[in-house]
Amino acid sequence: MHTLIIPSLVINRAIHYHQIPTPQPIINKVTVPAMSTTASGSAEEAASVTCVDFWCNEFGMRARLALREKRVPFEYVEEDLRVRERSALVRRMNPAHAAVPILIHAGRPVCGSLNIVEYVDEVWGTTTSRPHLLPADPLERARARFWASFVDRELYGAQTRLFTSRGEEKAKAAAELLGHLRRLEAVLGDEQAFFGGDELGFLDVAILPFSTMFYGYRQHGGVDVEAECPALARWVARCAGRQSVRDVLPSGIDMYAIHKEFYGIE
Ligand SMILES: N[C@@H](CCC(=O)N[C@@H](CS)C(=O)NCC(=O)O)C(=O)O
Repeated sequence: MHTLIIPSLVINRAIHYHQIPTPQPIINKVTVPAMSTTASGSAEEAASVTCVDFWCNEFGMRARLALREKRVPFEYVEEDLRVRERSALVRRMNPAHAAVPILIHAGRPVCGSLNIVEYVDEVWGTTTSRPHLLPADPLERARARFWASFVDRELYGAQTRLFTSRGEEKAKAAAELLGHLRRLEAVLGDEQAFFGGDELGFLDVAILPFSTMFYGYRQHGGVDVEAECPALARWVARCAGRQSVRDVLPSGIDMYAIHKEFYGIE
């Protein structure tokens, strides 16, 4: 069984969620099996793992990708960020930030998307034959964490400025965004299939959700990732061959359509 949440509105961290008009009805609790085609994981385990998120949250997609990669069955609870007040669950589980994603394991919360990915990798790292998401080598691990943090600060920052500015500021944001993407492409290099090497790893999971915005980068900012960063574009296509990625990432068209709607972009 694979349950889809129908996209109705894309939200981005920098957006003031509360300005968005009438929320659409949403599905707010879905049990997600390990993978569409496998039956690993017990019902007991499924009951003890919950992911609270909003379907179009790029940060939250990381947590769901990690769970899918590790074939961890989990319950998905949709937190509608268009609603002003955070739910009691979110406020209780993440009182520091009242933000999603939140992973709840055996009743206890893990917050922060990258932190969640690391936790999933530690707890369920050896439950499948696939390697750990984090590199085994400490130097490589440190490097992966560094670039994941670069994505959060620089890439996400430039993306936000691209969609929220006009004129010169927007052109500057587009140039910065392209610079960041080129840097990431250089980190990927020519030799390896994934940022994690032969296998999709931590840094792939950290960056991939942002590829759902590539279509929007081109339409809105003239940043053509396919033309400017062909190796990065090939990496996105390669990742799309994975079931976990198809299960989690919304389409670029949906993501951009919703950004347009929100920002009043013609
Ligand atoms: N650094 C955090 C960012 C999480 C975050 O900012 N989440 C936003 C959505 S993108 C949120 O839940 N905001 C709550 C609100 O808007 O009320 C992570 O990586 O998980």
